[in-house]
Amino acid sequence: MSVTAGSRALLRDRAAAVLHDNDAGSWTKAAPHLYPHQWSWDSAFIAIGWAHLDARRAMAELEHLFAAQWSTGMVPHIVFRAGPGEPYFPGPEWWDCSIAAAAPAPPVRTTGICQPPVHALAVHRIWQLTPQDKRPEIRGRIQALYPRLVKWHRYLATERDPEASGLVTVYHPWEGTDNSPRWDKALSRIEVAKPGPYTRLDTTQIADPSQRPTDWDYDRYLWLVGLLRKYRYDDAQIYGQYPFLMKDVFFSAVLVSANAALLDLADVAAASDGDREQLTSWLDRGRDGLTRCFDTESGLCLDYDVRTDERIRLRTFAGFAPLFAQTADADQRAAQLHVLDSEDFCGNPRFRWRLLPSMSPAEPAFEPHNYWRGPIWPVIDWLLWRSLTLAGYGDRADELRRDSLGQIAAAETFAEYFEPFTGEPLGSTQQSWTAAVALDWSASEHSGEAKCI
Ligand code: 9WN
Repeated sequence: MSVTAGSRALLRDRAAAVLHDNDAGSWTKAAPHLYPHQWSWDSAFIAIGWAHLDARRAMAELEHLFAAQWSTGMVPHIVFRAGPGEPYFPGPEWWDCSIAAAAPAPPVRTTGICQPPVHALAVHRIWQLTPQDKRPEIRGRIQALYPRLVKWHRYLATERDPEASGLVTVYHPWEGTDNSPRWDKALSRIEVAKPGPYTRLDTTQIADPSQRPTDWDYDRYLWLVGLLRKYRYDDAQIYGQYPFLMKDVFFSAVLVSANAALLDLADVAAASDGDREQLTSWLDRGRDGLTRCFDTESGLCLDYDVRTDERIRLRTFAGFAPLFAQTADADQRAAQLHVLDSEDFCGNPRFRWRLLPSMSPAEPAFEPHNYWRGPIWPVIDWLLWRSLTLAGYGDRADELRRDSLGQIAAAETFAEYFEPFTGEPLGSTQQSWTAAVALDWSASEHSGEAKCI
């Protein structure tokens, strides 16, 4: 099924309606009911969606998020904003970030971890889409936000990479891809005591709880939060003692493209020479780090367990980190493009759409219904689409865009994720970031747009 111009216009209207429905003024709920607060990387994608409707509103989304930035530079993964009628578990009490010296002062309440830094990509896209008459105002707002973005990237390049490896260390599965099998082994070796009584809300909000992480996962997630609390969210203490420290190649690749986006915006933002030099050095270091993690046998880049000194040998979407980051090695790129469209990923003949699943169907841990263990996440395919476009693979990028729109249109809902064989919508419906990337895709006729400012 292809999406015609008429149905694309309809899809665009429905996507815009989702953002309006989830709009809370100057921030947007990640999803009604299941995710009623402001999530960090969701907000970045959401801002891209808003950029198609209103550049000011798009900037407000990010400005609001960065108002909760920690003094270390960390942008927290959730800023708790919903009222008492819209509970989410675990809420601010569980995190108790007031004990952290770097946390923002009350009444701002956040979690103490972070998510992939898509924000600079959002600002880049906002600027591209800003009409001429709004440019003076938006330029001023970008100039005001830019130092905060650099500070955020500095946090990731230093506190989250004390080894200066170019790779970001994540502290928690909630730093992006929750129950991805990438974390299974590390979680299995952590000794946990039952982390106090708790009641999950997510499994009651989703019709089929098998689409969500298990209680085994939640015990570990909450136990890890308890440890982070114990170390008062202090990066040095965490690095010294904490059991879950993973070099995440996907997160690292997003940082690379975000550094490239900030460099692209440097003139718009009137960036200092010092900032330009720093960004260039983080960019180079990130690309080198990813190039070193490449596994020639599988053609994929591998995550790394800092505590056990082990590479995580699994075929997941994260393995395409060199593509996401546009590293320079031509042999690696050729190998990546080959694996991408092989049976192990997008080219699986049983897949309904030629899209990137979160986990290869060739892996024993693959579960087509379960969250980050197999389903297709539109935002991940959006990042791939952007990267392929920038790398000059416009036709493949365009196919990805058309299949993604086809998948969303056929499902008739802006689902959180999709079953790869059937295209069945899964998880939350009316998910803001899915609507946002659908808006961006519907407006992007063909490749080649992502580069020019
Ligand atoms: C925990 C909001 C978030 C996304 C994450 C996704 C999911 C939360 C949850 O939803 O995580 O942060 O409760 O499962 O995994 O990537 O940002 O959409």
